[in-house]
This record gives sequence, C-alpha cells and structure tokens, in this order.
Amino acid sequence: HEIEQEQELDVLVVGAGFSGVYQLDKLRKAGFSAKVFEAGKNFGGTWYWNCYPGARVDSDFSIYQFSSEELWKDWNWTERFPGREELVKYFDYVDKKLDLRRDISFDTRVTAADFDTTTDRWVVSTQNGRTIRPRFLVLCTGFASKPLFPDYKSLDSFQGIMHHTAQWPQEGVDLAGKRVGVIGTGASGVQVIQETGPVAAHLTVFQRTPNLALPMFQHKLNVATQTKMKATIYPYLLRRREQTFAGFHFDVIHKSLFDISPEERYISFDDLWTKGGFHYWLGAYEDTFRDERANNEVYAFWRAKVLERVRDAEMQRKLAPEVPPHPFGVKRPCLEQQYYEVYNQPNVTLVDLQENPIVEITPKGVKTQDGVEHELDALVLATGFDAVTGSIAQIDIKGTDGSLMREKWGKGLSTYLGLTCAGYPNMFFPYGPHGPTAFCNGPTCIELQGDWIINCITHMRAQGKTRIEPTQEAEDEWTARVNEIYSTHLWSRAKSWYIGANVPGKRVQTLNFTGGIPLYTRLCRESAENGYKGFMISGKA
Ligand code: NA7
Repeated sequence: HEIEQEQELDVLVVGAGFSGVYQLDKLRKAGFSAKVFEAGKNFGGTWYWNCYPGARVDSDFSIYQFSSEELWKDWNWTERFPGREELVKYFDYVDKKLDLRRDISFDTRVTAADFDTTTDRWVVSTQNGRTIRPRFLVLCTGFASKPLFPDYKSLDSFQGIMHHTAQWPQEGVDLAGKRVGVIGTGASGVQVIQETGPVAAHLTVFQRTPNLALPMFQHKLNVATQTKMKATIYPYLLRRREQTFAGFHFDVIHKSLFDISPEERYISFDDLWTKGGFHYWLGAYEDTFRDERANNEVYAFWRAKVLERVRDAEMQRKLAPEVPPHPFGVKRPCLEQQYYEVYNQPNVTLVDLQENPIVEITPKGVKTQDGVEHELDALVLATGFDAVTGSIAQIDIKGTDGSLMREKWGKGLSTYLGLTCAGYPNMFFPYGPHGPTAFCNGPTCIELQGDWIINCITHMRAQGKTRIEPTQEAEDEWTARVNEIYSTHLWSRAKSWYIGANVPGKRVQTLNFTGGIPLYTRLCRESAENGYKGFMISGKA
C-alpha cells in the first residue's frame, strides 16, 4: 500500500455517525488535523445502515442530538421520536453547518491498524487500499456495526428477498402485499413488524424471546413549541444528560419500590407509563434492577397493560407470559407503536421458537420443528449484532506486542475507563466496551467521552508527548470495578447483547459500565485531573 501524504495527521477517526462527527468537529476546533474514514456512503453510522421499514430512535428528540447551541438553535424536529429519515436529514444539516465533508472519506472501510513503536503512530489500512499514519486513532465505530446472522441450516438457499435489518438496501424494499417472515423481536424486529403487519399479505413472526416493549407515545412537534423550549429549558434538558443515571433528561427514582404503599406504587407506575418512552424503564425505582421482588411488580404491571391490548389467549401467552422470560429491563426493552395490535390481525402468525424451533431455511421459506414450512416472499433477519466489542474486534488491530485486540478481548474484556486499552497506545473508543453504552444513548455518551478524549489529546500536545496508554494495573482495577458493579444487579439474568450472550460462542461477561453516568464521568474526570492517573505518558523527540 502506498502511504498517504498525511504523514503528520494528528488523528484518524473511524466512523461518521454521531461519535465521529462530534470528534471531527471538536478536534478541528481544537487545532488538530483530523480525518474520518467511514465505511458507508454517507453520514449517520447506525442511521445510515439501518434503513429498514420503521427504523426510529428510542430517545426523546430534545436529548438525542448534539448539545451545542450552534446546532440546535436553527434545527426543528417534526416528531417526539424522530424516524430514521429525519435523522439522515439532521446529519446533512450538521454537515453543512460544520463543513464536515471535506475531511471525510466515505466508502472507506478500515480493516487493520498496527501501532508503530518507532514513531508512536498508528499505521491504518483500508479495504480500498489506503494506508495512513495518524498519531491517534479514535474508533467511533458504535456499538452495533457488526450484524449478527443466525446460523440456520441452508440460510442461503432461500429464493425470496432476504436482508438483515442492518444491511437493508438503501433504495428500500416494498413489502406490501408480500408474505413476509421476520426472525427476531428486538428493537429492529418490533419496528419492522409493526410497520409491515398492516401492509403485508401475511406476516409470520419468529420469536425466541418476547420483547418487553413499552409504548412510545409518539406525537408530532411544532416549531412554536420548540422555539419556546429553546428559550427556556433546552440547555437544562441537555445538561441533565450528565446528571442522571442513564444519561436521559429524567433520572431513576432513588428509593425502593417498597418504601411506598401498593396504591402509591400503582399510581407511580401509571404515571411513568403514560409519560411514554423509557420513563417506565430508566425513570423507575432503582431496586428494579437489583431486587427480583421489585422487578416482579414492574413486570406484572407491564404484563397487565399488554394483555389489555391482545385479544387471543395464545398470543397473550406468547407475548406476555405469566412467568417473566427474564427480569424486566435487564435486557433493553424497545419502544413500540401499535406493536401489540398487529397480533390481533388475521394475517399475522406468531411462532414461538422456544416451543417450536426453526430446523432449516428452505428455498421457499422457513421450516419449523412441527414440520410446517412457512412459505415466504421475503425474510427479514432482525437478529441484531455482535454488539459493543464486535465493532472494534472485527478490525485487525495490533498492539505493541503484535497481538490482536480480538484475541486479547477473547480471553476476557478488559479496558481502562471504557476508553482505552493496555498495549494499544494512542487509541480511544467512545460509546464502546466498558463505557456506559448499555442504556445511555449515543449523543450523550459520545459527548461526555468525546470531550475527555479531546482533552487528553490536547494535554499530550501541551506536554509535547507522543504516546499514552494505560498501565496493566489500572486496566485490571477498572475491569474488576466494572465486573463488581455488574454483579450486584440482575443483568446476568437475561441472555442479551449487554453481556454478549446473544452471540453463540461469545464469552458472557458485562460489556458495559453499569454504575451510571455520574459515577462514570467522575471516575474519568478524576484520572484526568490527577495528571491522567493510570496512564503512562512518554514522548519521542
Ligand atoms: P437485538 O436487540 O439483539 O435483537 C435481536 C433479536 O433477534 C432478538 O429477539 C433475538 O432473540 C433474535 N435472534 C437472534 N439470533 C436469533 C436466532 N438465531 N434465531 C432466532 N432469533 C434470533 O437487536 P436489534 O437489532 O433488534 O436491536 C439492537 C439495539 O439497537 C437495540 O437494543 C436498540 O438499542 C437499538 P433473543 O432475544 O436473543 O432470544
């Protein structure tokens, strides 16, 4: 590979979603030379790739955006929970406003990165044959950029239309009037199902675990309301992201569910429920996540609400079983609109894969253990991602001793501050492993972590240093802390992407810092304020 001219490039950012865009803008404003390599053909990251029918954000518009006034003052959203197309438009607006494109190479997938100890620079290569040598490497690859395909027998033999939700054709696919199958009922599956059910000739849903979905309570927004919000509470709402457990504008309730009477509990649950969105999850009593008794009450209320909307007893049993499939909220619920009503339609079949597993995919459709061949025109694979670590581990990243990142993490995930790794100097990964990635939304995480990264690189420049990496000891301590916090809650009780349990063969462990945003940011800040405690900093003349 011919090495590019930008020998003196300060920072290479990988990915042009929320994280990459934030990094590029702030790095340039801080006087660094920075470039972005992005695999997609446009901005958006997750919002570029996930263009399946019904894709929509699950966080309120007011906090799911960049916090700088420069950007929000002239931008207005049309819905409380914006759809994917609106987010694509938002990225286009941000691009124009910040003049980003000149430093971004699209269609450029980073495949490998080697740290060169003689120059303290990364040697980064791409699929289309480029090589570049930045001082710092910031992996803004998101938590969901490596799709997970089910390993069903003869998957490729299917003759109809078949796409993973995260690799949906950009030009779209018309599912109206077709016999559609959807495998998976995570956030992506639920969105496809509620969008497709009303228009498909027939919809067959293959469900392994019911989603404990919450009502979104979507509504339209007008400009006047937003103008008023901007003049009053916008800055406050955005600031709240740093102060609440999950980085939302509302916090968990810092008391036990059992501190209040059953009647008060009912009123409180109902209040959280009607607020919509994640209030019923991340705005609930904090012992929901720790105490099974509290969790059972949360589940029971949820179940009663769902049963009211589903008519058929068999459907009710599959969608909202009496015994919870796992404690409520220890696997990410999703936000739905009309999801449960879809199961009242005569053209919808729900196959419970626990009772009746898929045995193979055939040229005509999906064959289940009961011998039925579900004939389909289109099969949607809404089977999720090798999440959090997969985005980074799929790149051949070699550290100072030549070992690959995925091999190191294969033996057990370890990081320092959920941002860096021993043996991999000058490399940062916002919104990634051991960060508060699990429930925190993208913009919150990447601004908090992104500022830390930029301050760190700025500190290096001020000190005239060229290499920073955590000590093994600091990494071990951080990893032990992350694991300890995790073990005090009920997270391990659901086989979710939070803990790698959704990927066959992947080591099950927490992939996230679950101690909440305020604690997380305090620990990161303390390291920085103490001269980057836990790091080794050195310099080459
Ligand atoms: P998720 O949440 O990981 O959901 C994937 C779904 O696919 C889930 O229902 C899985 O069942 C199901 N799945 C995965 N593999 C299989 C196989 N082999 N057979 C049947 N079903 C399978 O991914 P999403 O894309 O929906 O959402 C990811 C995140 O993006 C989401 O949390 C939001 O933050 C946005 P399981 O539950 O594991 O039994």
